[in-house]
Amino acid sequence: MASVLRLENVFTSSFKLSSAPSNSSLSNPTRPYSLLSFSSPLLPALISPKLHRRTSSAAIFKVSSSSSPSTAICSVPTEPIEGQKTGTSGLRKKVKIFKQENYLANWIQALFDSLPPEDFKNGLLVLGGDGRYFNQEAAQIIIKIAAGNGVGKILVGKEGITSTPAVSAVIRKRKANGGFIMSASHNPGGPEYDWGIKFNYNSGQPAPESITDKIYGNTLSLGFRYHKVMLSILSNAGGFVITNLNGGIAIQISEIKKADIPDVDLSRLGVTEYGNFSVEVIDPVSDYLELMEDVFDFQLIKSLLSRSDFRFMFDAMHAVTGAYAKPIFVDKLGANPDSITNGVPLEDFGHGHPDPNLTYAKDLVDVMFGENGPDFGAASDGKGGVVVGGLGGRSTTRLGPDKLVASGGATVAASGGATLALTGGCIRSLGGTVGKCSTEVPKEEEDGGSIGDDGSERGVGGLDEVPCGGDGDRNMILGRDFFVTPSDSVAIIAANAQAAIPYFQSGPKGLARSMPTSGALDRVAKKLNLPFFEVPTGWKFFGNLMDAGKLSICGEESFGTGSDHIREKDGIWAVLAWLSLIAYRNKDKKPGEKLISVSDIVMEHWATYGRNFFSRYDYEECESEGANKMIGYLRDLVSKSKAGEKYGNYILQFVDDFTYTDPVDGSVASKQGIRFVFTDGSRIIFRLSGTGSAGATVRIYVEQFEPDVSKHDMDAQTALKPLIDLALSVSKLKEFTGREKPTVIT
Ligand code: VG1
Ligand code: CO
Repeated sequence: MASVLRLENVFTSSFKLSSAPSNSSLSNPTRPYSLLSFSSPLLPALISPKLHRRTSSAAIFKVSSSSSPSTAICSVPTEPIEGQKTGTSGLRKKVKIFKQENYLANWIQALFDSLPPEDFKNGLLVLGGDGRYFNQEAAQIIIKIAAGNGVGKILVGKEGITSTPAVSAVIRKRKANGGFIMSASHNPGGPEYDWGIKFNYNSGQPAPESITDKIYGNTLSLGFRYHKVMLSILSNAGGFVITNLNGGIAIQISEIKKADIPDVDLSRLGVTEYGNFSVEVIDPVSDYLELMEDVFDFQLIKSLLSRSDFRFMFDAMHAVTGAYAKPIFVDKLGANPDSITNGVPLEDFGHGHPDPNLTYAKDLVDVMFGENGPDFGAASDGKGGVVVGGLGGRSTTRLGPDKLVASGGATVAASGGATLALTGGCIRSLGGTVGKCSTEVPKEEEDGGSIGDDGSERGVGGLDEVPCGGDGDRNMILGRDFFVTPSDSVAIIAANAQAAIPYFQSGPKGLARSMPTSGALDRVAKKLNLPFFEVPTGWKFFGNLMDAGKLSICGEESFGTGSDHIREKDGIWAVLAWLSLIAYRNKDKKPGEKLISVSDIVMEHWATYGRNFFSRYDYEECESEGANKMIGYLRDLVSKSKAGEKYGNYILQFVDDFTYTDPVDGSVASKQGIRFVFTDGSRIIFRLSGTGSAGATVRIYVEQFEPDVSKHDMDAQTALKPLIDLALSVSKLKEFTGREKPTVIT
């Protein structure tokens, strides 16, 4: 039997349902709510028939205060769900899984059960996302559960859209307690693809493992909460069981707390109040834009973009940065409106893959590597076609409408729907066609469809077959006929930041990279005499260092670059940083004088610091069993290998499974990637992806340092071939995974 409990003293926040503004479509006059049945039209449609049947035991808590009417909070019964462990960046699963009964709701409830109440009760949270499929539905679920758990106010980006970096910026600026990001980032979106959710806390930083582990624990046992105040309701609440008396009262519950409020209209800016809870729909751009204006010298960038001898191109790839590109680049910085391509965010992002690596931005690459290409091109997460980069630096790559030719000898056809990419001198097709190095692509692959390694048909129809998302945190930097690797990009930004970017005018405090990212940044830190940190893969590991004032600029090889202006990697920031560098270097150039180009800047950097050749091979969606066995085999090797052993021409300096101890809070992250480091500084690294939603993705990273300027021109794949061969033989990858070739090479 449902019960009504007076919980004023239990839930520190009270919910009052007030009349919404009468001119609002959200208007929902106060109505009787006590003992609302679950068939209430106000309840989310998400409550499935099964749940309806189970509601006989549901408690509906009427939480009231003496001064105003309150909002009912429903207790929706639920059960633990397996497999909700967050990976490198949030919880990512197929949409179909997230749509299962209570799947998302359980995770959100488990999150609130994991946080100290003072971190959210009556507090302020932010909600944003990349606009991918299921976000609208998910936003309503999150809002109701947040309200049900006592959150005071939620700021939501209009239409639920806010880029990942902008969510971080809003959390910081509005001093929010934290925020949700509805995105599976670089994973494709759509009904057949992925959805994801991430929680960032009050510095704007992705929740560390100490929090995500607790959430995971709570999803399994929904939930063991240590909540002294709950004691007062034990006698009344039939569904509550005392399970543990450790450190307060531990109560196993099996409920999701949802406020009984109508769906919120996210299409209009403004505040809607529901008693003590309110939702404010905000412009997703303004706070972020203001921050960018503080960080960069917009006048300097404007002076570059207004030059007739400098041409700029930004591909927003129909994803979330589309909402930011025009207000920032065109309206504020004076770029030609034509320089923004795919600038309109689409719900399905125009069907593409959201990863702005060298695989998915055909339009931009066509232009950048075409005859008389622009001087600077950039893309952020979203849909694209082929993205060329490749050659890991200076390249003689040319891309015509139908053909791509790499200096390493790779020829890639990119006609029609085919989406082949030249990456570091190698190629892949969008649909998962096996990447090939320095080879001619067979004709049949040009038409989009192809047979994957496992014999499955993939990618037929090319781009149109793969919907996507994209949350604006990644970036790709291109010059004319030139691709800048992300590992070089962060190093070059760091080397030039103090001179070109006002935010860094007193110099960066410290630099950091993820472990597999190349050592180019290390060399800059050394030269500038700056503190330097190497953290595991995933942006969440940078946050503590930033909060402690030890870190300003950092990056990952996976097209992530950023700084402590927020606590996420930031695609638009990286583009503005590069524009600042170029503008600064050319500020005294008279019209007609030759400008210092992107490739000049990179070549000059290599001449000063040496070049770190770098490449990553991805073997996507392998059978988990084989991939895990391979990692097990490598771990075994780690324990047996000794310094001084010969691996081909390389001499082992050390091998380990990377463990990181956070210098700020002492937390330890172990098993973060197996690395073989050789005496000449070359490295081979193996790890499994923590963002995939099916099977296991093996990533191999190889790196080699080259001090000799005369060799800097080399194709990265050529330079790295011996190391790549070594990586394949050391790991017995073919044997364990059955894969002949990688699916992606960057
Ligand atoms: C990948 C990248 C990692 C990045 C993460 C999230 O993780 O390698 O560097 O931080 O994606 O990026 P993994 O575990 O699959 O290798 V995003 O733009 O998808 O939030
Ligand atoms: Co992303």
